[in-house]
Amino acid sequence: MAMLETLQTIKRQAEEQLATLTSTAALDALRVRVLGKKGELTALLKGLGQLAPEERPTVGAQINEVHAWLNERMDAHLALLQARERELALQMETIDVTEPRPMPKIGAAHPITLVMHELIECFTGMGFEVMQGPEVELDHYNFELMNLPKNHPARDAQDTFYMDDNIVLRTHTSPMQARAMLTRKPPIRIICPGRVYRADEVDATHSPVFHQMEGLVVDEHVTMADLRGTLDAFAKKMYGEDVSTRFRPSFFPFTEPSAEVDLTCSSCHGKGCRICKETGWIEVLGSGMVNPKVLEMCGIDSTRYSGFAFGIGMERLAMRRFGIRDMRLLYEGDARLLGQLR
Ligand code: 2NL
Repeated sequence: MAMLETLQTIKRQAEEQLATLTSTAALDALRVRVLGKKGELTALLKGLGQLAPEERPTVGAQINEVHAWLNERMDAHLALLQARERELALQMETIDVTEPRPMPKIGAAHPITLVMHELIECFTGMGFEVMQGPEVELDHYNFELMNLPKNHPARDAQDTFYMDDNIVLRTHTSPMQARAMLTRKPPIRIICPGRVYRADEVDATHSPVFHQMEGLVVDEHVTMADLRGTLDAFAKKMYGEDVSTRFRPSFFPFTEPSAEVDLTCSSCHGKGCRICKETGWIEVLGSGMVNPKVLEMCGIDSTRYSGFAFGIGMERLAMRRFGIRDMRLLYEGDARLLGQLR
């Protein structure tokens, strides 16, 4: 009978194709083509109506039997293909953990950061506390309390970034120290490291943004000898026991008396070389006894208390430490340079 022959043909062809299938996708396609709703076996079932009524049950049963048998074979083959595909995927994803790779680039702290950490280490070791504050400051804290009254040349727009009449980018970290004096009682021993701003043109030794660390001590009986002793200890700790300090008279509105402080040139140990311009000394910081006017404006009784203060430019320290002659190199962020300075 034609229909049973067709059934056998479908079964045989499906079996043959099944044996050659290599992917689950191809198997799915075959299943749809033979067993699907619009598949070959379904078409055959639909044709049962054309048979004589007495033939229909046996032929129908045979179609169902082939359907069930093929379905089972396909399930079994599917499991096989899935296992093989998983195996293949795992092989493809294998990572050779022994394969040599280029070393990752390791970051380094910025030279300014290194110098700042050294300074903090040095002064906290002597009992100073680190205080930090806003970079956008009131004119009052930045200038007025530091004895830089209105019309002082340092307040000129040539030198200072004004946000408005009363607000400036701090030109030193002193406003933070003023806040400390206004809110605390002596003894005060603090250092204030941070970014400061001046309206300077960029060149090898100037930048509109740079870094400063100021120190302040206020207590009873604080003298210039304490200032000298503190800075001497700083010099020896940072540059070695054979380094000493030299004070030269100077002027700052916020200190009286004031002194520039030089350290023995650590390249030539004071004998004189190119780095210290044959003087044997290197200028490192400015300092002095806190002007009593500053103490009074910051709410401290200048008849009972006295203080000393100093300011260190961190760029200059970093440039000396790493032999950098152009300050711009510190701000360009070139990893080839920065990676060498550790
Ligand atoms: C320099 C000089 C200096 C100060 C900063 C200061 C702070 C207060 C009171 C008095 Cl709250 N003085 N700071 C004192 C002397 C010098 O800096 O050449 N810096 C780079």
